[in-house]
Amino acid sequence: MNATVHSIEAVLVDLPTIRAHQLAMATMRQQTLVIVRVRCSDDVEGIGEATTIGGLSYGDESPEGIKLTIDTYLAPTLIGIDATNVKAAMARLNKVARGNRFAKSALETALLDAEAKRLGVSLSTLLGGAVRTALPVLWTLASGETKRDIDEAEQLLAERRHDTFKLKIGRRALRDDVAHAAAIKRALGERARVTVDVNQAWNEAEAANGIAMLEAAGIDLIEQPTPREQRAALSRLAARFVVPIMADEALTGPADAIELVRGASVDVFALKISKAGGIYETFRTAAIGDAAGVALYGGTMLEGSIGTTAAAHCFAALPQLAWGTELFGPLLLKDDIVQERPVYRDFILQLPEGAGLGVAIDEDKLAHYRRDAKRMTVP
Ligand code: MUC
Ligand code: MG
Repeated sequence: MNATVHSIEAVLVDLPTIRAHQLAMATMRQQTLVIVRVRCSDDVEGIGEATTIGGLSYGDESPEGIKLTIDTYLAPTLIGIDATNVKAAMARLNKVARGNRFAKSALETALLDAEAKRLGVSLSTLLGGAVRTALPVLWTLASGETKRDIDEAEQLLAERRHDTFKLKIGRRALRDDVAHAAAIKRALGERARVTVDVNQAWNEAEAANGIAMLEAAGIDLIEQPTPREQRAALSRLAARFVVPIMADEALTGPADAIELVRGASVDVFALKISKAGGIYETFRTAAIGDAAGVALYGGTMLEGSIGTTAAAHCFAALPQLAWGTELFGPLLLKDDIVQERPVYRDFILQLPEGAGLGVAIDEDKLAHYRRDAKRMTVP
């Protein structure tokens, strides 16, 4: 054994967003990242991130809960074990804790980052190799105002940063949401693809009505229109419409993938490393979709640069990625805690070079934005 796990730290980091980001279930004005640092006996440090959206409004784990789970249950299990054997470490975590996939994902990323640094290779090389080093990235228009969203899209098209836009709907009355999406698609025409994410806000009848109108308006993809547990509703909608339907909340890991494939419930899988419980579980999930002819999409939990880059290495190593990615999280944040932010240009995210993730923490920025530091400054 060359290196053992020496210490693990989980830090809550609050970063402001560039504008309010309005989703069906929450309005975000800041994002909370859980940054994980795994220090090893050979002085190599690996970093990872677990981030969710709107506290507990998207998933079952909150940032505070993720930190508590790591500090109390997961970190003590890993201290002293072989840091170079990531799969054995994950098996150990799965023995002591059920679920808690976001927390496990952050730890797995940190262990993989450390091991790739030790070997002097990039994370995607450790994962078997990058099939692509540039990932198409869309942008989410979610200011809450149609005119502002159109202006934002025009600017990003002109800058050649994004040519696909996702709209967050499901907050307002169905007709208002459809009118909003149709107006944006009309304004952008053939110059951009436009998708919508309903974040489970519709019942099946509303979804049937809404999707019919969105399809007629030229919307390219419908994400998670109905509640995640209602797989039969998704199947009926997928059978009824030509516009592809994508599972996001309905798909966590391989077990969900099997059920969705069995029910022919969706056309596209939104993969997210945290939802699956890590990069290896994402590969297993993707393989099930792939084998069944389900197209794949690289999703985000609006992570910062560390989590986004971890996902980028994973998605780069997938054989198929027909729908590109939405790995724009760092661009939604006003500031960052890494030394060099990810590079976005010509509609793609560039996979960083360098060993491991290829991302280094800016210690001053981290000290500034960590939640406990702020608490200490309050008199
Ligand atoms: C989601 O539900 O897909 C991804 C992009 C965005 O704006 O929100 C997320 C979450
Ligand atoms: Mg979604």
